[in-house]
Amino acid sequence: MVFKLYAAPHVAGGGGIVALALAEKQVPYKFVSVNMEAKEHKTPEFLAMHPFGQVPVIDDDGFVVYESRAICRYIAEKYADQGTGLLPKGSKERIIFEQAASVEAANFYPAVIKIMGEAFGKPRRGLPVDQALLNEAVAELSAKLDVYEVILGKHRFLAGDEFTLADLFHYAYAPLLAGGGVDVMASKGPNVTRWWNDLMARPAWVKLKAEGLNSK
Ligand SMILES: N[C@@H](CCC(=O)N[C@@H](CS)C(=O)NCC(=O)O)C(=O)O
Repeated sequence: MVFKLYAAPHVAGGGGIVALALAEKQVPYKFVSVNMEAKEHKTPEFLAMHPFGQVPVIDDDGFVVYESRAICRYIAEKYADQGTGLLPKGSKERIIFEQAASVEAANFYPAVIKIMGEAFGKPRRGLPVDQALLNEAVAELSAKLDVYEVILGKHRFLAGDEFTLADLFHYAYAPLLAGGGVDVMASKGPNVTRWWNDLMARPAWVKLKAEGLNSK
């Protein structure tokens, strides 16, 4: 049976990073578009798959998983022998990977999501942007990236010299920031700039952005 990805029809958020993990691993999948405006994610059928009624969700031959980072780990483990590595094999390397993944979840993502709420969420709902809150959120992300500058001065990617899921998790929303006039990713030191340019140039990402979420 086909690997199914339930997500909103744009390359963003959790659906975006799951699609990117599938692309890096060269896994074919069937994309099931969830219409969030029609509240398809709150139907009893959907809530049976994801009790919080959110996207993304995967169904791999009856094995249902939600939470995008957990889904990405599942894909990387299941398809360990194909495509990009994504997860280091040694036990110490795996812990360093988990450390980097936690840094994304605890430091990077909360700051990015605040910016998204102000710069994208409010205008979409017809609400005025609170410039002071937005400035505060950008300053918070900028301070986190100053620490990334130090980390990325020691190795090419966040968990070492190989691209891993710890890097991949950063694609959820940060690629959208520049389009919203928040170019903080491009305005940091040379190590963050090199890392971010490398991420944005990855062939799997360039192709996914161009083609969108679709079965290949
Ligand atoms: N931590 C979750 C976040 C999922 C999430 O917030 N999804 C949003 C769309 S990107 C959603 O479904 N929102 C609808 C809702 O929460 O009701 C993950 O990474 O999968």
